[in-house]
Order: sequence, then structure tokens, then C-alpha cells
Amino acid sequence: LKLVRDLQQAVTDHQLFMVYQPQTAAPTGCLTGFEALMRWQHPELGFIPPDEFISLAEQSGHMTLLSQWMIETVCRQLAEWNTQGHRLRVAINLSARDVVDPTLADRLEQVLLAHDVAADQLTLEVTESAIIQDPVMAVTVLERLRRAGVRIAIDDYGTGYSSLSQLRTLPVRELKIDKSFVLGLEEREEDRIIVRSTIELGHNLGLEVVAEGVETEAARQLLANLGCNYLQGYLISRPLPAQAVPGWIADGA
Ligand code: G
Ligand code: G
Ligand code: MN
Ligand code: NA
Repeated sequence: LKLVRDLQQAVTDHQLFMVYQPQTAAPTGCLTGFEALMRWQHPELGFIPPDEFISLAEQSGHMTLLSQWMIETVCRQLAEWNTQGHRLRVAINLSARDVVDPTLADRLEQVLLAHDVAADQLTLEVTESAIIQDPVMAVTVLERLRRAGVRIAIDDYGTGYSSLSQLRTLPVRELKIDKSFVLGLEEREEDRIIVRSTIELGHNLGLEVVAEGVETEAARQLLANLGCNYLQGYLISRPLPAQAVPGWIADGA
């Protein structure tokens, strides 16, 4: 497949880039960090969404290359912001391949060290469907990452194989409620019940809870009232190019 060959080229030819979506504290609206999301601007095909090329990269064995590029790009960016006086927190997404890679923790620590970025500036988002493929290996890898000092979040919570016995054994700090529940918050009583229960479950387990897909003021208010810790969504901001981040922070302050 041409697109698979192009993936390798994409890394070396700088066709990939990261965008950063703000996350805020629900009670205060203050900025707490960003989620880093990968983008591919293909020279002929134009913009290709990550849903398409991430799974392609996983199937073709290019995922480690992409993840390594992503980790380096985000850490280099964090280092630059650090020197500008913005000590930010960024969440990155791990693929199913990354979660069972026994070399990930060492590689990550090397990159953090090389750029003089503190481990607590990074959150790693993992999905339960990624973990379920090889839970024993995944727990080993996540445990090493936790010991390295990075924060671990369960992404898309509630959409996959939400196993409570597994949740109990994972070294996680944070639950991220999937946007499919948050988007329906105003219209559907069921979604409100699910969101409320997830926040309660998270808090009772000592975890912080993030809601993504916050698009309306009503949803923001509801989530804040339910005690959700952090908010992310178009209401606050779309994902931003890296160059726009310092300006966005200045405007918000
Ligand atoms: O904006 P959005 O379309 O970025 O992202 C769509 C999906 O792609 C999400 O599920 C997100 O987790 C995933 N994704 C975005 N960036 C990355 C990345 O850098 N690595 C991995 N593994 N997944 C990503
Ligand atoms: O990693 P994850 O699956 O959580 O990816 C987050 C996805 O959600 C990305 O595709 C991102 O662009 C998207 N997103 C972020 N905020 C909103 C929002 O408010 N509404 C919608 N519909 N999508 C959002
Ligand atoms: Mn995510
Ligand atoms: Na999600």
C-alpha cells in the first residue's frame, strides 16, 4: 500500500506535526495542561485523520517509529516552553503497540533526560481496549512508566472493556470520560447517570477525572457541579498548533 510507504517518508519529511488542546480545572477554569494530538499533512492526499493512519501504522509495524517521533517532538516542545517560563503538562496518547513495548519506559526516560523535562510534566493516555490485548505485559510496562514518574490516564473510559478488577490493578491516576457520554449530557438522562457514576467511581478509587468533548456552557456547568476535576473540549479550545500556545495562555490569563 502506498500510504504505508508514505508513513516512513512522513516522519523524515516533516509531514507530521502535533497540535495541543487545552485542559482546564473544572472549578476555576484555569489552564492545567494540554493533550497532544498527531496530525498528518500528506503532500498529495492532504490532511489524513489520525484514526486512519494510527491503525495503519499499527498494522504495518510503523507505530514504534511514529510514537518515538511523537515523544521526542512533545518533549522538545515542553523544553522550549519551559525556557519561556511556561512549565506545562502535556498528555500523549499511547497506541496498543506502545502499551506492550518493554523498551518504552527506557526510551521515554532517555528523551526526558535529553531535553531536561520532568517526568511529572507528562501524562500517558492508554485505552482499556489496548490493555486488554495483553494485560499482563501492559501492567508490567505501565508499572515501569509509573515508577519513572509519569502520570497514567485511562482514555475513552466507558467505551471499551471497562473491567473494574483490571482498573483496580492498574497504576493509574486519572480517568478520562469518553466524549460520547459528555456530548449527550444535556439531552440524555442516561449519559448524565453514566458521567455522574464514573466521576464518583473515579473519586472513590482516589483518581482524578477528566471530561473530554465539552462543547457547551451547560455541559461545563454540569460537569463542574458533579465534581469533575478537568475539562477538555471545543468550548475551551480546539487543538492548537504549537506556535499558538503561548499566545493562547497570554490571552486566557
Ligand atoms: O483529533 P483526534 O482526531 O486527534 O484524534 C483521533 C484519535 O487519534 C484519538 O483516538 C486519539 O487518541 C488518536 N491519536 C491522536 N494523536 C495520537 C498519537 O499521537 N498517538 C496515538 N497512538 N494516537 C493518537
Ligand atoms: O484520544 P482521544 O480518543 O480521546 O481523542 C480525542 C479526540 O476528541 C480528538 O479527535 C479530538 O480532536 C476530539 N475532540 C476534542 N474536543 C472535542 C469536542 O469538544 N468535541 C468533539 N466532538 N471532539 C472533540
Ligand atoms: Mn486521548
Ligand atoms: Na476519547
